[in-house]
Amino acid sequence: MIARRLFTACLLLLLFSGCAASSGSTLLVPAPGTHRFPYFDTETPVWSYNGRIPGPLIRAKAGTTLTVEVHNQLAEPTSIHWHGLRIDNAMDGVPGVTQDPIQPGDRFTYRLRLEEAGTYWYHPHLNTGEQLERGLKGVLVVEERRPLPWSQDLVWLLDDWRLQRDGTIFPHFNTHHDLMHDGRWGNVVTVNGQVAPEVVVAPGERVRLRMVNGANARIFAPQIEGLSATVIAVDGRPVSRPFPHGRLPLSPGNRIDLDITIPADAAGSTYRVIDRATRRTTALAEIRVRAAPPVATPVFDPPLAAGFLPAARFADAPVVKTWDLDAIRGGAFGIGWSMNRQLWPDADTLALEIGKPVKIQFVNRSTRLHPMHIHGAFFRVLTVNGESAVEPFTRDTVLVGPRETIVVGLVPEHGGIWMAHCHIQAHADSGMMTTITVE
Ligand SMILES: [Cu+2]
Repeated sequence: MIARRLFTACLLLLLFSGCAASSGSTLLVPAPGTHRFPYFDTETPVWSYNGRIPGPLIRAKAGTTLTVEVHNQLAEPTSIHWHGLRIDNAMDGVPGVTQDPIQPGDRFTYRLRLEEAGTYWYHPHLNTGEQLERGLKGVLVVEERRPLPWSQDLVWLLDDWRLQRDGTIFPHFNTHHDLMHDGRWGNVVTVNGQVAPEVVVAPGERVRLRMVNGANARIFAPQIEGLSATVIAVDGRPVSRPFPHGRLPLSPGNRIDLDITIPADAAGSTYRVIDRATRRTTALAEIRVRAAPPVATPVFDPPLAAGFLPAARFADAPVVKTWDLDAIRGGAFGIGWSMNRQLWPDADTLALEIGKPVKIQFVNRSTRLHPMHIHGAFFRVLTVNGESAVEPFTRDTVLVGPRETIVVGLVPEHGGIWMAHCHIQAHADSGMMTTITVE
């Protein structure tokens, strides 16, 4: 009885502390708020979950059900999509497809059956270009059923903001400029809402570093200068064999988990983490090693790729859909990013059968970037421009570069209506979105 009371007390404490909640339930309140950026002598008006930028880091255990109650305190409807989670379709958070919008003042409860451990994130799926950009996003970590003895489990939500001289967010979204280019790229880059934060580690520590690209459009290519890092998971799922971290680009939506051992003789060192996605490098963060004696480095194998999707399963799979990605005239903004010359909601959709391997081909007819994301599924990249390009991991978002053709292999596992769209929000909001119905 006492143990039970204690458990309840702990649960309540976790709930109301607003920080990392273990499995159980969490309340998310999207509402107007403020955030302080350096450079500006003012609080920037933002929209945030629970008054935080980014939203609360939610931690829950695989094999449990996480209940998230959303209480919308914005002046407009919203929803929450759980990027990367393969869950009950009704919980996927897409207004008009899987649920009604959550109106101002209303509540909606998401029940998420968490099957697979990994790094996921959450954000609205309505007026997304604006809601995401104003600050509505957060990370969901689903922990392994059997925890591994990492010295630290760090989560970095990478983001950028387009701020004006007075410190406010540039208030025009899906502009002609954004639509003509690769969406809205900001002028201030943040990690967990901070500019170039410092992370402190001890010599000898073994750190899991989870990076999430939560930006509206920016591509990141984070590089840790002077430290070797091993990629152990991509888009939430373990890789089939760990490999050295090079310059794997992280497009909006992508996640990467790194396994980093801080050298025992690194006491007092500082390692810079920089973004090399463009010619202009940007400082992301600094990893400072305490001037202290080394700690013992934990020895264990990183999580295994359970249920990995072998590329051989697609040897005889048909290409069931080719989606041409290009801009056309029309739509709500005058320029529409289209899939097969259709603009959402007039979309060229796809129907698939559970368990049947298929190939899907994305043909980028434009010179812009299109990180294509499929909800409720993971897939493997099979070919790029006709050449075999099998990666040792699965994805839920793949960057289709200018004039590139990428074929992916997918085996649908969950029934429902799942979105497939570009994760550059200006492109998605202007029409580059469709559905895959799985039966
Ligand atoms: Cu796009």
